[in-house]
Amino acid sequence: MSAQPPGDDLLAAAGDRPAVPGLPAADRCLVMGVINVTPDSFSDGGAFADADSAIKHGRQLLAAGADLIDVGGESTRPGARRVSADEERERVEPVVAALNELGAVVSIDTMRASVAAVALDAGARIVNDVSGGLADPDLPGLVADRRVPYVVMHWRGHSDRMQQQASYDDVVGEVCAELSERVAAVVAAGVDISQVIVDPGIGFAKTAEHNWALLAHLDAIRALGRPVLVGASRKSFLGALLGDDDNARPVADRDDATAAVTALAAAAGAWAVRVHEVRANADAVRVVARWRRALEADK
Ligand code: PMM
Repeated sequence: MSAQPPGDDLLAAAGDRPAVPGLPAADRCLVMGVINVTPDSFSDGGAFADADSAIKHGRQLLAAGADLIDVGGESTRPGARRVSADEERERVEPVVAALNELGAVVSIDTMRASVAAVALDAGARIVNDVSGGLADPDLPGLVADRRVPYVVMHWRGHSDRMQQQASYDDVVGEVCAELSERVAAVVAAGVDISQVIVDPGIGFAKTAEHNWALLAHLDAIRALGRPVLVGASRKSFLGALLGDDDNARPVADRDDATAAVTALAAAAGAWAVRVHEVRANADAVRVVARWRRALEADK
């Protein structure tokens, strides 16, 4: 790992925005740009499946104002089949290495310890595990050894069967309880609590109703005491909201709604948002930060 992450020049963390050791601090919500190096992700599947186009896209995300870049080599869309670990490693390694060379703070989106290890060797600085340590029992231990920040997302099972598990009496209470168990488990595996980031897992074993309830109650997720990452970008619940009765709004036409969610999530104190189109979201988080400063000036 290089000694100093770029972004140290960002403003120091505000009181209610705890800094995560190893990551840039900011007085605003951070923007994590997404690159899916996959042929089949629902949001951008196939667009960046080869390393060159993925790296080119990474440059564009950085130029548009991304603070972090999340690189993934396995689709997690509902119904998706798993790729082999070899294939996943081959997809992500050159992209992580090239973006790290460019000075990006790269996060590796994987559920596998073997893939995370290769990506960390190639310069990734964050592990984003959508399974929160459930899919591969070796992953929390690897993260602990490497002392890197760890995104622990709420998850109930692999994509081929996750929507059957979208059943809750009290979605906010149950997601908080299950997330808090996962945080305790990864800490027991040696991960430093100061490097744990939590994520409610929008769209993962959740109906649209569940997603809206979680977004409306981000305060409950924040009450877990860890920085909160929100990944709502282009997801189906936005397509359903904006489409006609039978036709969801197409994926490529959900970015304005994503920016609206970003503004609300940032105002609710999210630490970062994970998005496909960066510019509007980078603008939105700056508007929210400025708005907050004006409010603070009133005090
Ligand atoms: N969503 C996707 C993939 N990775 N990681 C985190 N931490 N949170 C998310 O909500 C999340 C994720 C699926 O979306 P994509 O296929 O568009 O990348």
